[in-house]
Amino acid sequence: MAPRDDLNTFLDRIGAGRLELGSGDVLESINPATGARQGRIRAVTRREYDARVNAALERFDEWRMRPAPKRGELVRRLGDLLREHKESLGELVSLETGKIRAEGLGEVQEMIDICDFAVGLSRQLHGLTIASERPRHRLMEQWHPLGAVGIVTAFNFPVAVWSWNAALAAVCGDVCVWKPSPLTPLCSAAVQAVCDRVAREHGAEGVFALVPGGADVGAWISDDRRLPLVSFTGSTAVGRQVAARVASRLGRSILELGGNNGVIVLDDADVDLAVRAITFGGVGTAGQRCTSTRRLFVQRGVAGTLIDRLVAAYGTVRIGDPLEPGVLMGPLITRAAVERFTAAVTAARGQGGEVRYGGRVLDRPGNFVEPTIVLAPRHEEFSIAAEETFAPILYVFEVADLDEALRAHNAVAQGLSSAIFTDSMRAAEQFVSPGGSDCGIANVNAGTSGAEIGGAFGGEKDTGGGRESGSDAWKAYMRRQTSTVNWGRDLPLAQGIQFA
Ligand code: UN1
Repeated sequence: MAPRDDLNTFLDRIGAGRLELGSGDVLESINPATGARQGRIRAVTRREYDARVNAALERFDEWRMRPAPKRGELVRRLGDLLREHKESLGELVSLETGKIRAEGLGEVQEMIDICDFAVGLSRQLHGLTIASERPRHRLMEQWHPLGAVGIVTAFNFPVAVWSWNAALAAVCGDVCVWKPSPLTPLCSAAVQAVCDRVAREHGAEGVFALVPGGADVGAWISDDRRLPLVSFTGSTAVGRQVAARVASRLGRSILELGGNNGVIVLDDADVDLAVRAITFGGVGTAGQRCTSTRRLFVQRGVAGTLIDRLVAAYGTVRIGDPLEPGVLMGPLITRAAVERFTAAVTAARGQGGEVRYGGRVLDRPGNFVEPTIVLAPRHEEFSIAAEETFAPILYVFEVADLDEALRAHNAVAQGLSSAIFTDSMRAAEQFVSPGGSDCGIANVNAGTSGAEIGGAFGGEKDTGGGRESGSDAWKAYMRRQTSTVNWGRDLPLAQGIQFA
């Protein structure tokens, strides 16, 4: 939105006012920094959901036959419009999620980046040719569009995660059916307005569909045989249910579930770098990224210095209105999230943790808490650190060496992102070796959060194993076809079989 633009004016301007939304339950948008209601949309009914999926499938019949580079043109236009509306959309992300302006803008930038990536990809959806064992035969593998993709996203990245999926799916020839988080209805309405405009301009209505709603709509998607692929971002608990339901109909899923991301800091680390990276990872987005830094394993020799420096850095973090210049930490998303923060801090104390910084809920309107550093006893005696609490709490463990740090680091159920700070080439290489971090993301001298879109994004174990975004993640959105073409006049059989 333009600064202080009225929300409705903004939504009208980008066309969200004229969106065909649902007639089901009201989904209220609450500003987490103030508690104020700032808009609403309506969920879809089952009938509306079915109509949207059917319209998407109708589009698919035509869309899959368009040359991929032509599909790329639609995604290029989407990226251009996102550039045009970056400020406005970024501010809307801040208003609904509570993330600071720079992070709201960063989220829209991630959308723009993945659009650029997808446009390039639209000319690179290549398969293989394979040497056939039979004369005058060509053996090849090609990638075809898959169908309608169900995309279920979370509140914390209300628009970027959709775009990671949708931009790739669209150039791959798929159509998308999106259920956003009910906590961020306006962000999804705004993005859908942009999508509708782009689709109209390219004669591709139905390629991007929005199906707002709660858990019921999520269940419809999971059980819907018309959707061969479901991409789900959210908690491990819900992800397990989605995975089971989708698997029971032999559908495929891409799961981006919880993270419990650790940083290892060795005695030889560049402490300045480590402090900045851990502060961004722990405090950024108020600890509500799936890549947020939650656990720190610090080698004994540097522990005192690092902890003091972190406490000092946390002390400079300004908390407040996420759109106010200079503020680095906004609110948590809901009152329930504040309660989970408090419960985790209480549990940490109960398990022998010492709160070195923060720990309190702020006495002001909105869902504000303090960024928190807890000095923890031994990893195995501190079960609260095995859980992902979506809040700015950092648990700090002292360790003797890299081996102890790695053992503790890998001991949790989640496996999304990880980092090591060291100037030792050997330690860094060990960390990224098969015997090192067991996560989908393992960084050296860079923090756990804030990944670029160019790499495949996702994690192992309870994080769900899915990969989205860059690298070859596109392959999950397509079906692979192996074709043998006989251009000779004989019919030699494979394996030399004679059948006559
Ligand atoms: C998420 O928290 O769901 O790497 C995604 C990052 C961001 C994406 C986070 N690029 O922190």
